[in-house]
Amino acid sequence: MPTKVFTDIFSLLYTSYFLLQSVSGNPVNSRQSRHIVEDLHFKRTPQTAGNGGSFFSVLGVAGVAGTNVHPRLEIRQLEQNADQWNVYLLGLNRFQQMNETDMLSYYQIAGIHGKPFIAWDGVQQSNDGGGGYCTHDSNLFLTWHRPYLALFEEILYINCRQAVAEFPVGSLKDQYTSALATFRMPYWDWAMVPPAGQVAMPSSLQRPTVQVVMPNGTNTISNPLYAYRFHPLIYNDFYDDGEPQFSVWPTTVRDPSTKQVNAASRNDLVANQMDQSRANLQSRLYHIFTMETDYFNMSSDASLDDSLEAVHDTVHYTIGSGGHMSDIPYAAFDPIFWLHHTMIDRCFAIWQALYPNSYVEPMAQTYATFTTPAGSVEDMSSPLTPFHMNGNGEFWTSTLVRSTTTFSYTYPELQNGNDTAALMATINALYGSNASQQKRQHYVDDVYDKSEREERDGLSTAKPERLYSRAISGAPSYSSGREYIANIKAQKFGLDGSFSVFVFLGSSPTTSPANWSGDPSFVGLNGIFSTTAISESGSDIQANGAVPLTAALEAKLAGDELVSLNEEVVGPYLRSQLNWKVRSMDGNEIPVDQVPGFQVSVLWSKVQPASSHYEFPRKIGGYNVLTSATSGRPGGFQHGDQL
Ligand SMILES: [Cu+2]
Repeated sequence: MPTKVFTDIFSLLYTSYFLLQSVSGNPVNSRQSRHIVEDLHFKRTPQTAGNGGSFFSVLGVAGVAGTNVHPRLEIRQLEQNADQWNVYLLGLNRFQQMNETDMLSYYQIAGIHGKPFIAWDGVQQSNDGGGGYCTHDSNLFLTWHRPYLALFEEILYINCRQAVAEFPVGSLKDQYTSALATFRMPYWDWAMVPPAGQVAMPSSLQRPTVQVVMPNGTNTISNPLYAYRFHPLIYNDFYDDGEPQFSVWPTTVRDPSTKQVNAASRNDLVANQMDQSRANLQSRLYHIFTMETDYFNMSSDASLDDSLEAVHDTVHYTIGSGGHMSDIPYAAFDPIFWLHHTMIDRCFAIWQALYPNSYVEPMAQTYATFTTPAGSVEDMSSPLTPFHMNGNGEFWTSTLVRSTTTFSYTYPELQNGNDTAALMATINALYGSNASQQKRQHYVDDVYDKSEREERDGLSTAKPERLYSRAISGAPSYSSGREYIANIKAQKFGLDGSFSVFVFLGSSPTTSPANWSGDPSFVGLNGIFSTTAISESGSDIQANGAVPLTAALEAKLAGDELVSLNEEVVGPYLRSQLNWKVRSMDGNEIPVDQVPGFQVSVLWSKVQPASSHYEFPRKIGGYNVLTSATSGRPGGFQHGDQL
């Protein structure tokens, strides 16, 4: 065994715990590995809590790396820093190797979200509770995931530090130590215009193996971003009559080739789907940032229009395509879950900076979680279970996680302080109608913001148009003063698992469902994130989402297929040209009349276009239903219907 050099007492205690555990051979059915918790956090929770024991304090990297705030970077930007990238991969690999009996293992932290539906850190199931702890279709969707991600980042960071500690004293170790100092876990921006020549899904997520530098030199290891390998796969944790395949697959899979044990991930198909829906995802984010000014409306599937949760559902559906990511109780085991949810948390944080006065309002929960019965009213003081903020067993609440700096992280876009105009310019550059990778690169290099601010303040005569040369985009310009959205609702658990609604402008494709998103008439899709697990399905909960139509209609206007985007012109046009189809998780078409609670409505509003790069378009008045576009059509909104 190589001699280990410990950087601090945490590493020492942590590693001795592993040694201890491997000798004692703990049974694989408990989350009671408490002593590691005390070891890790004895410095800050030295007291013994009530209920006969101390609880794990979720403090994020603030608990292990100090209170300096550093940005979580886009995964492709992190990859450009070779040292941080290596530390990240080593740490994540190590995290995934942790014994599954350990409460702080990758396995058990992923298991908080859904399966195996057992208590974590002593937080017991409530009488009418069910499923996992995660909140969906809820006002707590965004705030619950924030301490969840902080917990993941905290344990990841500890593993990164231990990986660095194993290097012998020398310049390499010094490099990794300084890389670690500012390391935060990355997000994957699936909506941005990808770098030239690249697809939307980074290759780092698609390759089965990866090269890393270890103390003994460069080695090829299983890529910890490609899959999590169960060790062991615990049949009883995962078995469900509704979807037995999850108790068979030895690793997490994406768009699996089969439900049998030998299933292969088909990342190439996932990447292709992501490319085809990326522009519409960009358009959805732009809409949310610019037009959704109320927290409730912005945040969850429970609101009647588009939301960050609905966008998030669509990405879950597309990545999973029948694998772990598209099934709520299993999703968090796929390492891509953490990159995806960090992106959602980033969008949440950006939105908070734009609209700081709107936040969680009380709401009756649409369905039960492990600790809250359906119908219970939750608000910003509700405990975000099972995430304790201290050893006494007090929980984090939405109020307490309002700022990301509480957990010692931020995002690149939010480092300019309170300059809202600069933030709006950044959002326009990243997701607006003229978004391009070139502008993103300027932004990343901090050139874009600077030139924008100089221009605004009259300090520079540089024409920002020079940054606009490559417009490969998805968001509308709103130059015609209108916004149109195909609003989609359906029962969340109405079908056998997740499903997706594909929207077309032009004739419906006659190809197989796998090729729908490649059809020239394809506009976008909205995924409904669900499960076939018997334990969670069955309730008639409405989920709402949307496919924005404005950019596609603006293209039709530019191509002279439409004379204007006024509603009296667009109504009849959509009536003949707007089409929708539903695809199951297994890739089969489902007739819309067999989808419970299904409805497509077209909403429109007047919009005042932005007059400069550091302003947003503004919605004028509320949404109107364009009944003429859908009435009399299967699943379409009819006169007299309720949204
Ligand atoms: Cu999710």
